[in-house]
Amino acid sequence: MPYFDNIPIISYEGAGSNNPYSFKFYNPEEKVGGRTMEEYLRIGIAYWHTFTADLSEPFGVGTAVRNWNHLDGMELAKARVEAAFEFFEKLGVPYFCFHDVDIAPEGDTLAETNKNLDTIVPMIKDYMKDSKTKLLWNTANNFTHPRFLHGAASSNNADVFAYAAAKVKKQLEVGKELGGENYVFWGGREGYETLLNTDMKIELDNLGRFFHMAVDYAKEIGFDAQFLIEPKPKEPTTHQYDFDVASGLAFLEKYDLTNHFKFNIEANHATLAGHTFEHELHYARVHGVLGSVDANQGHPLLGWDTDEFPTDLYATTLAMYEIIKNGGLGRGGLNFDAKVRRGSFEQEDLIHAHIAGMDSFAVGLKVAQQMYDDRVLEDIISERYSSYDSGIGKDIVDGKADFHSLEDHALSLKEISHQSGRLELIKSTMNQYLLRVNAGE
Ligand code: XUL
Ligand code: CO
Repeated sequence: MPYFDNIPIISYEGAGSNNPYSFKFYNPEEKVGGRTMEEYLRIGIAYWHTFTADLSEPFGVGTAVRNWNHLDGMELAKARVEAAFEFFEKLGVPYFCFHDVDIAPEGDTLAETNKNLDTIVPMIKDYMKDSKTKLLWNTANNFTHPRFLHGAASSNNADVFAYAAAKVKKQLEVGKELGGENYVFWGGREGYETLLNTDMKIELDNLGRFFHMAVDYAKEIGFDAQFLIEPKPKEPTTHQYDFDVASGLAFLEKYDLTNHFKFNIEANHATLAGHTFEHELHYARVHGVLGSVDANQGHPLLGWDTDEFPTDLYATTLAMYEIIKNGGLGRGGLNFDAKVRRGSFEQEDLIHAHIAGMDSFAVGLKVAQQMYDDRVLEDIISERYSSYDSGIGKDIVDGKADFHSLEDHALSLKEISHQSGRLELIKSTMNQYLLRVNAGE
């Protein structure tokens, strides 16, 4: 049964089109920086927001009207698979992502949950045979069920540690079965609420042990996905251990895990950590650990994780600039970890939301590529640091300077001269590039 039969296949019609069911900027075949947009952006759809969630939030029940809502249990799970692959085809997206609980209902026991997965996973595999849409990543939801109320791998309760491990074990098998390119760990409950009852040391050590066991098991079964940690500073915990890329990297180094992990960076998690989206991408890029992206945006007036579809062209441009500088995302992609607003409860809003997100990243890609080709920021930045290209600066970066030579140099200085950072000029140049692309120049 078609679930989106009133929605046409969405194709590129250009910026002048008034057809709401068309891409204005996302043109999958168009080459940017030597690759097609489809290859560069590697768009993914988040199963949980688009097919499972009902748009409930802490102050209100769900509002989503979906034509699979009358079903329940395994029938509902199967209908969602059918709806999902129809939706992927309408948008022509290359990837999707899911948690275990998104695709199949949890049973009363772990064995029953696994049995439900064993019915749905082959169904997904069958659909994938006739679809171009592949699995960007899967993950285990080790945060929603009450058993995780004190955490999962960082729980005080060893039985819960074991349960969490069993769920990840199953998802590694599922990822292998479906050819997943990455595997994500978002530690929603891997943190604490208060230090008054927390042994942080054992929690962190256990988290390190858990990740090593996951690495070992993936190796054992021959699942060669890129492992990704998705940092978030808080919510639902007061403090999450994978706070941001910098703290996640320190954790990986301490527990000797750097060879096995990169990061999945989510825009709204970056802003919750007090960073910009581009800060997190940049930090990961310069450390060689930029793996994948959860593309969304937060609301500037709300403190929580609102997971809006990305429409801020300034932010998508700066994000794509980092991705271009990274040489692309490799096996990663842009997963829309984003949900329609509660008032956008109709099924067609899901299509409009994805068109908005895909078009916004297409604009970001085109603008960033032009800026990159013209070396707009590169020339400014290399000029700004040119004091390290010769003289005492070169001695510093070559490791030839010490406090004696630096003191001699400082004593010999008559004055220190600076150059302007030209921030306003840079910003207005960026606006110029943004408007040129929008005007089709
Ligand atoms: C929660 C979040 C998750 C992860 C996967 O904030 O972003 O959906 O992406 O567990
Ligand atoms: Co996410």
